[in-house]
Amino acid sequence: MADAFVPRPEHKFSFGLWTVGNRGRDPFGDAVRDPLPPEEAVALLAEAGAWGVNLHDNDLVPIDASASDRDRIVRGFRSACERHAIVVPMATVNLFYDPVFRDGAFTANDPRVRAYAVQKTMRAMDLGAELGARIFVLWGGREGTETDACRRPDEAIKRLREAVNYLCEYSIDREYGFKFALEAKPNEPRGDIYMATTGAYLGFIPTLDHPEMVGVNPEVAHEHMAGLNFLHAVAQAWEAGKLFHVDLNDQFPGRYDQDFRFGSANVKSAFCLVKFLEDVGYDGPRHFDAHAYRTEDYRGVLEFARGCMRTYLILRERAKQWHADAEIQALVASVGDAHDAPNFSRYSQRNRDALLASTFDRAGLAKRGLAYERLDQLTMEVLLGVR
Ligand code: GLT
Ligand code: MN
Ligand code: MN
Repeated sequence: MADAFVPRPEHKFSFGLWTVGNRGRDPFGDAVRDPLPPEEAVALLAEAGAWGVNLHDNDLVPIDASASDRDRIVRGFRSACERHAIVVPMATVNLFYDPVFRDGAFTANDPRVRAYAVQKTMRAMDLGAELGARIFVLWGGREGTETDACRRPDEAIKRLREAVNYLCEYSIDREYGFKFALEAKPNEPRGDIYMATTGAYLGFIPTLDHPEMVGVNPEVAHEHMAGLNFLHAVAQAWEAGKLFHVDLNDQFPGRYDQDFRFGSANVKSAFCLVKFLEDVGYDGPRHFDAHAYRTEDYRGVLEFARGCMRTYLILRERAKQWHADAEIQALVASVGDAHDAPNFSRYSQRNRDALLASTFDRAGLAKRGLAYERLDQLTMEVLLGVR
C-alpha cells in the first residue's frame, strides 16, 4: 500500500485491546477467534501502523490476579509496547462484565457494590498511570435499568456525581494528571442507560467539583443508535472545550451496537466528521472502538484495523479537496454574503432600537434559492472521486 494513505504516529490512531482482541462472540453465538494475548495485539497494531493501544484493567490483568501476577503481566506488556513503539494514551475500567455489576457500578443500589466499583477504578487508574496514560475513559455500560421501579433516576445521578468527584480527588492526590472522558450510550447492555447521549454528559459535567478535569468521549455508534447526528454531538463537545477523546466506528441507526469499521456504514457522515475534526484542529487520539466481522480470522482483523485508518486518511484527503474546490467554496461563501443585515452580535440600547426599527423583505428572503442541492451534489462528487 505505497500511497498517501499510510498511517503515521502524528495521526494519533489508537485501538483498544478489546477491539482487535474481540473474539466475535454475540448473544447468539460463541467465540470464533482464539484469544489474542495482549502482547500479540500490540504486535498486530504495530504491523497495521497504529500509534496507540488503550485498555480496560481486565483486558490486561485478570480480575482475580495476584499482586505478583499483575506486576509480571504489566512488565511484559510495557516491554511489548516499547519494543513495538506503541504508546498507551488512554486507560479505562471494566465495570460491566462481572456479575457483581448486574445492577450497575457507581449507581448500584448496594453501597458495597458502589464502593467496590470506585476501588476497582482507582486500581485501574494506577495501572493506566503506570503505562503512561493521561486520559481515563468512563463508560457506564451497566449504569441503567430494565425497570425504573428499582431506584429514582435522580438518585442515580447523585451517586454518579459522588463517584466521579471521588475519582478526580484520587487523581489529584496521586498526581496522575488524568483527564476523565465520559462516554454515553442509550441502551445495551441495559434496557436503558443513564446519560444516554453526549449532550446529557455535557449537562452533568458543570455540576462536578472539578469540571475542568472532566470531558466526554463521544462514540459514533452510540449516537447513531439513538438516531442522532454524531457530528452535532462532537461539535457541541468541541465548542465547550470538552472533546477529550473520540470513539470512531460505524453503525446503522436503530440496530443493536454494531461497532463496524470506521466509515463502512455512513460514508457521508464519516466524511463530515473527519472534515470537522481536521478543520478545528482536534489534537487528541483518534481511537477506533470497533471490531472485525465475525467472519474473520486474525488476517481479517489486521485488514479491519488498516481499513479504519486508511478510510480516515482518505476522507481527510477528500476534505482537503473539498476546501480547495473553487465552485464549492463560492457556493458556501454566497450563502452568508448579505452585508446589509442589522448588527445584533452584542446587545446595546442603540442596536436594540436599530433592530426593532428594521424592516425585512420577508417574502424576498424566503424566495432566494440556497443552492444546497448543488452544494451537496458537488460534495458527493468529491467524496465519490469524480471531481
Ligand atoms: C465496550 C463499549 C465501548 C466502550 C469501551 C470502554 S468498552 O466495548 O462498547 O463503547 O468505549 O469501556
Ligand atoms: Mn460501541
Ligand atoms: Mn466506545
